[in-house]
Amino acid sequence: MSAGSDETDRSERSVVECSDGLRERLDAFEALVNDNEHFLVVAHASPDGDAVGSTLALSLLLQEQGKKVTTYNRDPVPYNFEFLPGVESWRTDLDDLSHVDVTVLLDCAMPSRIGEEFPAHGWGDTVAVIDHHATWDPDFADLYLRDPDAAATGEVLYRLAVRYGEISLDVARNLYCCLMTDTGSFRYSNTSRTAFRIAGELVERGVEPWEMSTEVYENQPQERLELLCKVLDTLSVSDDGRLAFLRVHREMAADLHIDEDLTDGFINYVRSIRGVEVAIQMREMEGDSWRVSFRSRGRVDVSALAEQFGGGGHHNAAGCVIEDSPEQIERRLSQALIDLLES
Ligand SMILES: [Mn+2]
Repeated sequence: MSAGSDETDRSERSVVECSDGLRERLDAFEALVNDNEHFLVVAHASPDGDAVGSTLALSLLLQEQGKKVTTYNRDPVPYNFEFLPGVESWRTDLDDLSHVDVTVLLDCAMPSRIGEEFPAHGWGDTVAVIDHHATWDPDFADLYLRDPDAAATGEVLYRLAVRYGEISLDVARNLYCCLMTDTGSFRYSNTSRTAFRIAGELVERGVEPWEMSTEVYENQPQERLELLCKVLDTLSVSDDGRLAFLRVHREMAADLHIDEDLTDGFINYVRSIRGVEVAIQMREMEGDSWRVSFRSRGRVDVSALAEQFGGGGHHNAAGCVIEDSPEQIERRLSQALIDLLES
């Protein structure tokens, strides 16, 4: 690379190394931004901190570049992310999208994860994906900006954001939220030097780590802890001690006065049991179907397990939906996990 070139200037602005492949895809995404006007920014349904943070960060970044942006998700912003900058643009309904040029799909690389409600005409001319999941569908988007080594989608977005000069505090707070939540507050195995470096840069831009963790983790409605008591009461551990199951029955949340999912994070209590290798939470949905979440301590690749049941995710965190009785689901998963643990 020749000294003084545009590329060199850019890499010097960033504290993190970038592979050639990733740099090419960043170039392609930047060109897509230059060539288009109206962007639809959307992440997976039931958005977590990385999905909300990356949606808002990209929406703000595009607006700062003078672009027209529609910010959409099937679901509202969870209570503990409502403080994030740009949240007022979040929409859960879409009308006419015939004027959208580009749809950017964040924190997932499978259109099914946006939710079935997403209108087929809502894609615009071009679809781009920005993601870090191991599981992906290579056939539907025009451009994939994926980095499975990234701790969060927000980490990939940081690499894009530095190309537009100094990152604004509003964008920085959203990106920090992505990194903080997807690494479990910098505790999980995806917590890398790169993640710390980027977080450090975001703090340099003015992000207050204590304020962020207080808003996200210490702002719980009392009902959430009451629900946690009920859910922990269903704990069961396999005879060999390697699998732990939790169930969230529909009626458990029925008397709550809050109309949103308060169970996010419950599964982590179960993974922390000594000897447990995989934690499994089954959440009752409509009819006979259960949303199953997996958390692995490291050795077991739960994305491979989820894929066997039509889902996907990461090595340490994955999910799927299974239609069956809860007892039968536990039996099927136990067998599949035993096979995985022994392979
Ligand atoms: Mn993520």
